[in-house]
Amino acid sequence: MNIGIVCYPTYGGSGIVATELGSELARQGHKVHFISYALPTRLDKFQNNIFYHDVEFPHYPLFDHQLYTLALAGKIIDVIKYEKIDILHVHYAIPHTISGILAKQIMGETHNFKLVTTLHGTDITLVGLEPAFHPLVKYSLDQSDAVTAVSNYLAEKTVQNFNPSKKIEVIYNFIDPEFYQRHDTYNLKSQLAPYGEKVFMHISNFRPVKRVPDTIRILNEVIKKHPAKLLLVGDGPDRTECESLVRELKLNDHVRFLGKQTSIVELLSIADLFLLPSQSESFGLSALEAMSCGVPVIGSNIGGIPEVVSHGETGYVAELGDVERMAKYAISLFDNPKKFKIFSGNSRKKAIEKFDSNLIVPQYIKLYERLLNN
Ligand code: GMT
Repeated sequence: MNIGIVCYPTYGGSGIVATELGSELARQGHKVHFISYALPTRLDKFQNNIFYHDVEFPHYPLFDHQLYTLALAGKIIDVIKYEKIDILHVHYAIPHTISGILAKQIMGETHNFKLVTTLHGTDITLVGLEPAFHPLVKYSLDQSDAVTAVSNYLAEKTVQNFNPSKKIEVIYNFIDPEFYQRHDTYNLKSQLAPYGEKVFMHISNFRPVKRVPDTIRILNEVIKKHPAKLLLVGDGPDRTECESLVRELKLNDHVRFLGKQTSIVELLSIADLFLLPSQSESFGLSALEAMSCGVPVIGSNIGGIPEVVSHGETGYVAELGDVERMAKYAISLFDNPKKFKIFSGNSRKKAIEKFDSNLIVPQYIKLYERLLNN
């Protein structure tokens, strides 16, 4: 098949899922055309069957803001025309699906292609609810040939919020368990937790929705019982607030801000627990990556997190903002190494049994084939 993939190229789960999916499809012999405004972060190495098409923005004094939706639609038309795309798979509805619909309408019967939208989270739960965007998202859902969501939670929210005319199909996010497995190649533990401290890890884009300050408050409770470090990976708007909180709680020796890192597996390999206290999370791809590396997760009991983290088996979930309970769960695992080991094994097992790319990618292929045979 010739597959076009539209995604945000920057740090963020939807771009990662789109890129990993495209890579796997290309490995299986499909031709994959990425359409984005920058090279997606994980496409930095040459791979056969992968092509990249850059969305260019016209500059004109009249345009105070960039015309992303139109520029993208224009690029999609170009790629469809010259690359004979069968499937256009857009990740994150806003505004990617609208650009896809526009391209489809303009191309008409001359270049017929199927439009698949994958919903990732805030396109449905936050941004999509803005009064100005709501009708556009509803139209996007109704005009796509198929719509998938990355968790049951997100599919249900989509139905509640938008009453779409078609079924929202759930296809979970996935990982490659061969890639996401523990190996401390660079001996990071001796550098980051040299005295055998327990290591908490959090990875995100530090948006308010992630509640990163909660991870610091959890650490603040836990160190009363166990020596521990918190490694914060990533960057974003809440970083300054987090730095102030660390100073206020006098945790400077316990918290390290590592910024945006690329060696995620090596870092996860030295983690004992992964923290995801988010306020909204449709899936929690970073939690799955941690689990695949045998790191149990403590997170909030919201959105799709409980579909990924099995409470009492691969970690724990607690009410939103209940940092004391989250800290208690962490202490209970540190107090009981045997239990901790079981949780770590369960985490890796669940990642492989439910979210292995070998199980999930065929679900997308089946969907594409179904659409093309209709
Ligand atoms: O929806 C967002 O905030 C952005 C999006 C992204 O592109 O990073 O994140 C969502 O998609 C990820 C991949 O499917 C999920 O793992 C995240 O849970 C989800 N984020 C939220 O729902 C806040």
